[in-house]
Amino acid sequence: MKSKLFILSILVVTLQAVFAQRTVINPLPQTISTTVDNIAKPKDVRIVGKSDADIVAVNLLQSLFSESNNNKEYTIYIGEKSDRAVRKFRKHIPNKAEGYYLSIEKDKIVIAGHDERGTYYGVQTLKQIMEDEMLPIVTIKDYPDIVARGVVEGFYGTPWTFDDRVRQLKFYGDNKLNTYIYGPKDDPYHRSPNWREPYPADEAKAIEELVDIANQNHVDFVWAIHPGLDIKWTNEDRDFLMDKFEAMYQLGVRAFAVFFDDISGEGVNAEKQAQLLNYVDDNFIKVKGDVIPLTLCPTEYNKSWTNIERGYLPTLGSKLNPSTNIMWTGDRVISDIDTQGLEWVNKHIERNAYIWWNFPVSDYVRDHLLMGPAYGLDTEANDLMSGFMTNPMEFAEASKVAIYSVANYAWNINNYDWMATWENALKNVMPNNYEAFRTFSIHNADLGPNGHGYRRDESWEFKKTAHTYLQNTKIGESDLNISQKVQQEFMKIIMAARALQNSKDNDALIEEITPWLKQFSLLGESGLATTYLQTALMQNDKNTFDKLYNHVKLVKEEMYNISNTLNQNPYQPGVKTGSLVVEPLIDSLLVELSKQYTEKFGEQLPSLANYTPHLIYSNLVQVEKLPIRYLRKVVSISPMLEVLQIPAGGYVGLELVPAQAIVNTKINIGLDEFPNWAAVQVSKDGENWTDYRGELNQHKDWIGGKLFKEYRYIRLINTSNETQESYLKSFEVKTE
Ligand code: LOG
Repeated sequence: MKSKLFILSILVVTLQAVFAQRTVINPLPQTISTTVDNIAKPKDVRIVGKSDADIVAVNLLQSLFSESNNNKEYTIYIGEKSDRAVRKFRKHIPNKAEGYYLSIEKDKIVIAGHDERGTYYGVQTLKQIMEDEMLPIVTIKDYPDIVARGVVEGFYGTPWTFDDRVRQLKFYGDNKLNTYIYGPKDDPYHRSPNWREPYPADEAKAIEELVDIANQNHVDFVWAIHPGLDIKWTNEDRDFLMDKFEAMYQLGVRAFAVFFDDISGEGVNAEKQAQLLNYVDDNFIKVKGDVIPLTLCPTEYNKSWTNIERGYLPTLGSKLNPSTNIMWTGDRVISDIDTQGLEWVNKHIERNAYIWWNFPVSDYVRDHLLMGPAYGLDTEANDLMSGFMTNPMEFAEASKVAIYSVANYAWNINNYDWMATWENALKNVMPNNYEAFRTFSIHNADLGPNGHGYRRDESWEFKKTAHTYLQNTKIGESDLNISQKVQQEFMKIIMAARALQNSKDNDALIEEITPWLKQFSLLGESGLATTYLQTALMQNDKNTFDKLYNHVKLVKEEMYNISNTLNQNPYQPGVKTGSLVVEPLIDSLLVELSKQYTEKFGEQLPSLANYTPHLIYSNLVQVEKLPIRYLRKVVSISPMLEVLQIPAGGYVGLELVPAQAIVNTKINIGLDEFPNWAAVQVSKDGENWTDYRGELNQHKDWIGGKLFKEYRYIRLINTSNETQESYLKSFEVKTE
């Protein structure tokens, strides 16, 4: 008996693999057992249980089949566990919230949910299986690992549009995500200045419609408020918040969150935050009866910002009502999520953390797209999280690659295979142009240098070849095989850009990424031409080299123009693509080839590689990794979104290389007055400092005028004896 069972289980496992290859079900179900048998899809069916079963599930089911009440040959039984239609099968239903049992047999299908959402998810799985020609004979028992799974629209920058959100909500339903948290930083009615005010009528109506669409996709629409920038701990402000929630309730919202991230001053008070949230919980959430538990995003929302002695997190942990969720981004703002870090925070907050995963959000690297796989998620962390939300890019469609992956992770943690999921996600988002989309995505995954120090792998299939090719070029050798591979990759880039620009698969996506597609195509073109430069040089063909070099120069100019006209946000304007491997390869090749050219022909060439010699000058960890931009003689530090902690003697500034006269300077640290704890200083040697005088203009920018002497260092320093808090909205120096 034992051995028979063993053979049987092997059979089930192997067949599962066959089955899995044919139909991709996302998220991957917890258990699938199947046989080799298939049946033709029934032409019409009888549906039993319609009147008791979840209405959204029934509607979806009816969209998949044509129905005939007389058909006795093929029957679909649908319902929740105590419904008459599926009562017989109830022992098969996993005893887990949102779980379901789905069985496809020769003469019937059974979809039996643990609850309404479970039934709906059963139909969603059936819908994905139906994409095949034939129906497999299969039994699935399935349930999610994490209770709340979804997306927090919580980034800085242009909020998603109504249409974006409609497409998103459907996508969540399709991929069994049950939560959408509405909290775009740049909605003034979510945050300051207007969190106390009701929405204008047209915006209120749009939210009402979105809530309705969320319900049709079994998604909880969570409306978040962000009062911390200017809240006063008074009854008046408490009542403003309650009134706003009531107004949102009237629009249909049945789930709420309060965010206290990225604030300083009065709002940062664990005791008061907990009191407010408990008041809302006791007098609103619990009183309404049809509202799900409250969620808080704390001020110390990642480990690197916590100070347990100061007691912020422990206060929340012990005082906040136990049913309230506490959000957490991990060990840092942008962070992998691992068991160790979760166990650490769970201990302090006395509950399982509700993860706010800052991937693929790109609001701090807005010139990049983050199209790579969603990795860095612990596959053993099943029982340590109460929620898992991804914070996406302001590009809703492009974010779907990561959202699809998070849907899989949060549902079935132990079996999460990030690479396979990434491939499936690309196919799902771009079914007819998957290859091209893959080429684009593999070379648009890293973020470039950034203040958070968070990086992603990029161009991983090309890296080694690129490296060898560059080394060969340096020693004047050529390896036909390697050169061909490099040329093929550049050609693939050019073709992918063209194919996507002409693709009809997903218009909204193409519109979002068009600046990057243009840049990507030119990147490929400059790369391909550079390989021909290399050949010309090997053949001592100066004439061809000169022409090609000029061509590369023109392409590079076009790329520069794209970066200075498209995607002109005030934070990281511009369009970067292939910035980890492909672009550095091309730039290094150009530097090397022009050096060799000079050696051979005794002539200098203009440099084509992008390069700025200026450096960050700061003794603060939060600042030292921030990228610098150099454009039209203005050197600037990439702005920060979060609060900057400046200890006594801490400074932020630039080192100009070489030293030079300064035409003017603009610094904005997000305060109404220029504080008396700060001074702006310049220096020639980094030791002797001179005060640089300036004034605030009407935009609260500190403006310093012309300095005639040449300076190498400029900084803003905290001259007081205490740690101070500010923002870093701009730091720009115009050089001569
Ligand atoms: C913000 C968030 C932003 C993200 C990435 C949280 C909790 N808050 O540093 O709005 O999109 O980081 O820049 C944040 O992550 N602050």
